[in-house]
Amino acid sequence: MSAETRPYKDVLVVGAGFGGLYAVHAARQAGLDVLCLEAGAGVGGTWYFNRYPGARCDVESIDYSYSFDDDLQNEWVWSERYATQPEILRYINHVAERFDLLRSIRLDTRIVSACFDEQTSTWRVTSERGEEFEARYLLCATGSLSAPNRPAIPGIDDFAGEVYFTAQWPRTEPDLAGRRVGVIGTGSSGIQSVPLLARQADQLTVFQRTANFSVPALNRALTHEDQIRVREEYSERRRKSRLSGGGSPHLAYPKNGTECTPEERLAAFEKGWATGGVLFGKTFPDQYVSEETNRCAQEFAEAKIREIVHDPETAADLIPNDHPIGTKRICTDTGYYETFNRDNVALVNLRKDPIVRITEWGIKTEGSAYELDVLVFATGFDAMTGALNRIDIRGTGGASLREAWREGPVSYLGYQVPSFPNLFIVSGPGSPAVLANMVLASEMQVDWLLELIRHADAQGANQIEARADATEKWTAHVQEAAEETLFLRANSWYLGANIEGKPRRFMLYVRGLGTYADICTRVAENDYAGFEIS
Ligand code: N01
Repeated sequence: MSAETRPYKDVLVVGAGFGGLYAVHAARQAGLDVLCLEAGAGVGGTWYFNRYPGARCDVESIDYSYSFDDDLQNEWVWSERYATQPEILRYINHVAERFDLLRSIRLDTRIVSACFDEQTSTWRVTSERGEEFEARYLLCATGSLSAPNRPAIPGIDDFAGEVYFTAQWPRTEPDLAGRRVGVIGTGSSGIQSVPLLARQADQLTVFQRTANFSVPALNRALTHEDQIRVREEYSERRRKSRLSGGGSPHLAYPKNGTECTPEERLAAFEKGWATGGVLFGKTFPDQYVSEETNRCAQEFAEAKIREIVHDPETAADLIPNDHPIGTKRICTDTGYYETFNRDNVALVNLRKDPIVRITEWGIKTEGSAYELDVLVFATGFDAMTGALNRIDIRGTGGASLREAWREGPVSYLGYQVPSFPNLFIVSGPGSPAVLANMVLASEMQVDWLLELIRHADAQGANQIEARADATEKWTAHVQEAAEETLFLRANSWYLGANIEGKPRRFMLYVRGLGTYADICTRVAENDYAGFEIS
């Protein structure tokens, strides 16, 4: 049947964020008939929804951008070292227009179910409005951090004031002038928004359950000279990034922290701190495996917090004491700790004074009461699995993906789950996902998957399915790799620990993008070992 007469597409992409948009472009380039379904009213995925004040990327803009087209790369001008959400969204819209992607994207189309038809080897997906779409391959680019977490705090629906979630911030900016604002949550979203909310609100109260480490971004405008240098270095920068652990070209100190004298270590940490943001977490190669190096990094960061925050009790409350630094993602801020020196800002340490309930007028803690006009939830996401588990996905024999992941997500290379042939995940559990630069990683993954489809098509095969033994082995390998590090010492969302009742399984491949890419290349060279192609 020719593509024109077939009632179905070659590829349905779910999600028009960075990964999904590239999938549309690359699938077209590969000669496939592709349609993308996006829940939002615009493209951008996480960057469409997370438009809270202060939202910015913590990967440098010149790295957190597509590499697939030299002209795009050289013509787009990033104005700052770390781009704001509006600038990233402008970029994404520019890419969608430039490559004419919008004609293959249906917006406002939230998928609620997907079912594999064993007779035709196609996926049939249904939207919230009951529309049906069908394709040979279903490529889920649904995002690692796209299912917002609504916390189970008693009385959450009783509050009579305005309620906002950072992950679903309204398109019309709320006016906070003269208002008493409360923020629950001090992860990256809370830490980025607090300094701006403090400037707008009359009074800001930050409700912190767990302190997080944050490192100043040291953001700055990119100069004309920067722009010239970046263009000269781009291809080399990208090459290094693809080989690196995190998908950006920065190198750790050439020695382990444990091999350095205290003076040398201190100097390296000062340099790491001055580099800014998450890069501090990569000061030494052994920072996530050596308790000693990690403790030194932690003590260094603690001293910085004490230096910045004037009130010693507030500073003590802001210092994390329950996880090695970096085992929860290090936050990147602009003026977060300084904000607690303002007269209109108060920190409530919920470990000392827990929330009893949310009421009509605000928040009642065990020891106090806070009257509020506005409540902001920066309470994170049901990460890695949440977006897919919110869709009823049924594979062969009616197998349910939720059921397959009941004890934690399993996957082969992060791409596929047995019993779900022709369903692929971009940035899925078992891949490096958020531990790497998501833009570069998703380009690499989409290219690899399209090559796999081309390989199957060339054989006249119509089904690709991960083998159970390969999946078991890979899932165990992901876990073992994490066990060699300090990551399992944190109750992080990497482990599913932030969601009540969610099974604990470390969901990310910690050995880095370069290593992961090598493994994928070897699998492909080995005739796609671990996949059943029929
Ligand atoms: O979410 P989080 P996030 N009562 O899960 C608290 C990426 N990101 O949106 O730790 C009280 O980190 C919770 O407390 P606790 C980045 O990868 C990147 O901030 O569970 N508090 C925590 O403090 C990041 O890691 C960027 O005790 C409750 C907070 O809510 C990831 O997204 C910007 C609670 C949630 O923090 C997620 O970050 C933004 C309750 N019942 C996000 N429930 C950049 O690029 C939850 N909390 C810079």
